[in-house]
Amino acid sequence: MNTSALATQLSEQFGLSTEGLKLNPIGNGHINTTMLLRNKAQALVVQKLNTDVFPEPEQLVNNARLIEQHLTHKAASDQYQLEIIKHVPTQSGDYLIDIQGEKWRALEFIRGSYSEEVVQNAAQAEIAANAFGQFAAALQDFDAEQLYPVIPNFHNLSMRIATFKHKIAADVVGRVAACQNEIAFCFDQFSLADELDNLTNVPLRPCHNDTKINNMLFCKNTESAKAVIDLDTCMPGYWLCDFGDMVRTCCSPEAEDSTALEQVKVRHDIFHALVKGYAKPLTPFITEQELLSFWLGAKVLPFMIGLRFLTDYLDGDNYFAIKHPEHNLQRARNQFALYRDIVRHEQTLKGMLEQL
Ligand code: ADP
Ligand code: GN1
Ligand code: MG
Repeated sequence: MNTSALATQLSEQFGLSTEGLKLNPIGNGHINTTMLLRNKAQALVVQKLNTDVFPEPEQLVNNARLIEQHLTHKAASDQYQLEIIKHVPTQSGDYLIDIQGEKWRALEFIRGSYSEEVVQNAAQAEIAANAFGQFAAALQDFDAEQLYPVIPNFHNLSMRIATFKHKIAADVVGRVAACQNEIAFCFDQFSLADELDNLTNVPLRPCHNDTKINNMLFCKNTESAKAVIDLDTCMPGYWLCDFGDMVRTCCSPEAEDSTALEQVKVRHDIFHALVKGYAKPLTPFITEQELLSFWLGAKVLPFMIGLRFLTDYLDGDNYFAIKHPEHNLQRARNQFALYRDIVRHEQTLKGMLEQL
């Protein structure tokens, strides 16, 4: 189906007039296809859900709507100040539609906002971390058991390692031989999984599970936080993982797929800003042990996402959207470079958590 026919179908379903209708891609997400559908008066974010990644899209939408309702309730009593990403129903009241076998949903477009791929400075990092912290705090009394596990074991490193080994053995696209260095490096880090499996006294919480910097929106006018978005992987998890994903995506001055590996480093002022920004809204709930566990998250997330990129590369690029054949390998090398630099600076970075 061409773009204009698709735009017409979507506009009919979601009740937009077709006068001056436009449909254009937005953002840089790796999983879904995200587009802006707009006419002269209205704008909607429309998203084709990736059903290879999310085989039960109805459950995903249901999860996100439960969170949306909880946050709306919190906002009504002034306990949540950010904007809430709301699903928009079709004319007949559905939240998920089928167009030629593909699943689409619509979300309210947050006007006057922008997302970042690389954090510019410590102030911006603190704003982002604080927004994710507000989101986590607002979900504290939400029963995460209500959430369907849309991707089971999402942050289970042992399971990710098992998949990695399985893909190495299968070598379906013959890339294993050329990746021996990266593979050996990964094998040397597997004790991280034991650290995660042996965690004690760290509670499972309702988590976002994808707190990368482009999953929040900043205000174009004030540069303050506008909204936390991409609620697709909200499930029970550990705050250390949400903290770790912020470290992963905010601390490096280079984008996640940059090949300038000598520049991929953890910026200490940004790490400090993340600790400060995220911990503040969590103060009433967080335990000391949980705060100290953030160090594990700071190590695990860059390594685990690097491992997932490499796994996908060895598997022939079936999971993450890529722009060229080496993209996943470049991303993996980038994440490993960041992980190495984080580990190298353990004393300083851990010290920032301990000070708090
Ligand atoms: P994916 O699941 O593929 O990562 P996202 O939901 O994160 O998709 O959306 C991708 C990008 O689209 C975001 O990083 C953001 O730039 C933009 N975006 C998504 N939803 C909205 C929204 N409701 N309002 C404004 N921009 C949005
Ligand atoms: C994906 O959807 P997006 O681009 O926000 C992925 C995350 C990874 C991230 C790496 C459902 O996030 O887990 O950390 O790419 N989402 C899913 O950039 O797998
Ligand atoms: Mg996203």
